[in-house]
Amino acid sequence: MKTTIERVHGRRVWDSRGRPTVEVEVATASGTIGRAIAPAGASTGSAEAVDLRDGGDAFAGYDVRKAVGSVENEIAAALAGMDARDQTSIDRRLIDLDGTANKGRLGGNALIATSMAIAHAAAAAEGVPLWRYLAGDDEPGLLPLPEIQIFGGGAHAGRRVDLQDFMVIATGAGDFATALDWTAEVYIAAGKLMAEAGKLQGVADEGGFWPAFDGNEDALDMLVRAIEKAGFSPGEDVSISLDIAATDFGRDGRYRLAREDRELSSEELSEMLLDWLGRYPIVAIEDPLGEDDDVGMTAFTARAGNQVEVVGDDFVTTNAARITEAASIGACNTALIKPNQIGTLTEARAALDAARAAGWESIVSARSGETEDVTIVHLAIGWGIKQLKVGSFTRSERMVKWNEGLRLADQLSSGGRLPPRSDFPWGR
Ligand code: 2PG
Ligand code: MG
Repeated sequence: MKTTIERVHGRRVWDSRGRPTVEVEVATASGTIGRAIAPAGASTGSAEAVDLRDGGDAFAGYDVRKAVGSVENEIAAALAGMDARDQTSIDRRLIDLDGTANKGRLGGNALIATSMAIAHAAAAAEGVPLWRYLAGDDEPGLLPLPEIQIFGGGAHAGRRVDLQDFMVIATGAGDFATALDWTAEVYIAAGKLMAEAGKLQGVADEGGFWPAFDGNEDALDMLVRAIEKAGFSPGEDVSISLDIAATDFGRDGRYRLAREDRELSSEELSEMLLDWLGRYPIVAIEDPLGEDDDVGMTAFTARAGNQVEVVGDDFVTTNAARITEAASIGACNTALIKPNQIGTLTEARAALDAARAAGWESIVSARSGETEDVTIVHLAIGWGIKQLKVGSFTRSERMVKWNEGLRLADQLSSGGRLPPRSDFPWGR
């Protein structure tokens, strides 16, 4: 059978932070191969699958020789002879082989690179693009709406601002290419404004400007000005999306805004964010409260969830059971889908299905540590996920994904049309 797995090979390659990561190649009897690379987070949720890192002195402990060894030895032996099309059984075997709750024995990095490479191998053996293979009998049509970082903060920028991601969404764009055009203009305008104000310091982990703002609202004000300077109407053409990543600065319902030298309760942080929702054209807000703050997240969603996307990242960690649980208490209305957060494609798909069953939206997302791997773009189209978050509009590990979207737009009969505004909370 042409999709029979003949060889699984692990290789150590490098990510966008200059750290080692795991690449996997899967060869099938067809003579073709599938290849994928594991990304890596910096602001990780405690319930995520964990990467296997070597520790020790080399590369500050980030080496992945053990995880590559997992692929070369146990995983390669276990998968040889299986049918690459049988993703579910293969992922089940990976999970059982690892045997831990957090995938720490073989490594979440080894598992996700293998799981994604399997899908690439099956698609290659069948001679179809990955998005087409993933779509199965469904007819994929639309491109995902891009959510693009302009300023980076938090754990990705030496905590120059407390919040992690200040992003824009071209809510008025009708197609993928136009959304990118508009974002490029906003990015240029933001750069000019930052330079004029003497606030430009460099770039954060995902390529967004690394700002020297005095407070978090300065970044929001600057973003609105950049949207206007680029010639767009804030809230209509181009809107703001935030990843608060509150787990990173909060614990037990107390949140420390270091930049402003203030400590807030869960209620006070919520009030601050709700006030921003009233004053700024914000359409989505991710992890507004910490991963341990169920009460706060439910209360915030009750007040903001009919206006904006309340996105669970660290809060639900691409975990179907956690999404179902969050939905049952009324926390969040949108799931961030990061395949490496859960460790296999089958489980990422289960998380998406759980989000859909709960009536949530979903966003497929890259990590702060990325590579040239474009699997998530194919996932967005193949699985019909309406939004895509891959970081900034600079640097090739980000641009490779936006550019892949442009290529795929040419392959789809819709020509890159985006989902209608009425599909999103801001258009309802
Ligand atoms: C996030 C991601 C991407 P990281 O928090 O959403 O921005 O960051 O990969 O560091 O978890
Ligand atoms: Mg996040």
